Formats: sequence, C-alpha cells, structure tokens
Amino acid sequence: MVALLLLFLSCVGTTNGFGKFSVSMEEKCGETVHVDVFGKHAGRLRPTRTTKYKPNMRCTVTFYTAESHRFVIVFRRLDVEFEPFCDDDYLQIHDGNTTSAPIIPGLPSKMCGEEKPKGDYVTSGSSMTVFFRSDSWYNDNGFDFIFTIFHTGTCVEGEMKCGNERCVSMYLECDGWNNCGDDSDECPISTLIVLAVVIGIVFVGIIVASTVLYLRRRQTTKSRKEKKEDKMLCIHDHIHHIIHSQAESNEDSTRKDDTLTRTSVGLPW
Ligand SMILES: [Ca+2]
Ligand SMILES: [Ca+2]
Repeated sequence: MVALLLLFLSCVGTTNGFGKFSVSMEEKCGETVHVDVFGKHAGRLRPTRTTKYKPNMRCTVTFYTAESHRFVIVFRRLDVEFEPFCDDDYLQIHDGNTTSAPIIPGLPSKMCGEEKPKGDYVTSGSSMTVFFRSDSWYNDNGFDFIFTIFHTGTCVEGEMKCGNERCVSMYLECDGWNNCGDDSDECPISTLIVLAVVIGIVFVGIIVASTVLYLRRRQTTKSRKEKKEDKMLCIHDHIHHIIHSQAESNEDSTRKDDTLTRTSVGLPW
C-alpha cells in the first residue's frame, strides 16, 4: 500500500505544493491575479471547484507576471457543452491583459466540446486573460489547464532547464504537472517504484488469499462439528428410546405377574 501511495504521489503531485496553486474562475471572477516570480510559479485553473460548472457564468480573470516571463499553457481536460459554433458555453484565452487582445496563437477562438487542445501554448507577453461563459442549462465538467511562468535564455539559481530550452522553477520538477510543455520536467517511473508496486500487489494478494483460505477452513470445521453433534444427539435419543421401551416392558411384565398371583390365590383387588 505504501508503494501504491508513493506511485500515486509521484504521478499526480499535490495541487497546492510548493511553487504552485489552484484557482477557479468563480472565486476570481473579474479579478486580476499576479503570478509572482518569487512566489508560486504555476497554477491550475478550472471554472469552479465543484464537479460541474454553474449556469449563467460570465467570468473574466487576467493573469500577469514579470515582464521578463511568459506563460505556457497545457490542457488536462476540456468538457464544455458542445454546440457546433460554441455559442452556448465556451472558453477563450486571450494573449494580453483584456478580452480585446487576440487569442493565444494555436488555440481556437472559442473552445467547447470534449476535444482538448493538444500540446502547449505560450503567450507573447507577460499576461493572459481567460473568459468563460455558460448559458442557463446543461452544464458539463468544464475545463482544467495548467499555466506556468517561464523565460528563455540562461536559467538562474532555483530554476531548471527544460528540454525545449525554457527555464521554469526547480520546485516544479517531478510534481505530476507538465510545466515545461514538453513534459521534460517530469520523471519517468523508476524501476524501483515499479518493483515496489509489484511487491505491494503480491503482498496484498497473499493477505487476501490467506484470509479466504482461513475463512473456508473455519467454515468446514464448523460444519463437521455440527454434523458430529447431530450424530451424537441422534445416538443419545436412540439409547433413551431403548431404555424407555425396556422399562415399559418390565413394568408390564410385573403387572401381569401380580395379576396372575392375585387370581390364583383368590386375593381381593
Ligand atoms: Ca450550458
Ligand atoms: Ca512539473
């Protein structure tokens, strides 16, 4: 079980771990969020913290960071009510600090349905504005994406170099989030973890098998004991019946002898 927990943590990571945070459109609706290069360097954005987004949402949230940095976005999920022109519920991510700014290069002008944008998308500057709206009926699970601040050039202390030459915070390494955009900040599952998981599964299997075997044996022993007790009870009843019959027979014989004696002697009754 410990091995499984380790694997889970290594694969999923913790949402609010050091250097990153989780936020929803609902709680920051209409606000501007500063992503500090000396604070948390990455975030996870969803419409709400609930399973499904709410009806009649009209939310705009602007994110900005230092002039030297940009944002990279990686989608984890898109599940917004589908309509061919995405006119009912939709998501837009603008490359700037207002909704008048163009859409981030590569992303659709409106996003809906379940086909999430693949790959990574970067802003041209240090800000981005997210807009999400929903109509009055039928709400799906929404969207879920990771955004990370990065810069190119020489990485400084506290940063790691991604495979695509981006520099991101070293605290984002192997945390379960694709912060570089090419997954190079994430660790492959090590042989040791795989071995630990296999041993864990075998261990759990042995415990389950042993428990089942023990319960079956216990049930079998109980059945045998009950059969033996039934047999003894049957024998006891049989013996009791024989003794009782014998006693009744003896009593009848005595009564007959007494009758003959009284009759032959002529004693009164
Ligand atoms: Ca809807
Ligand atoms: Ca990461």
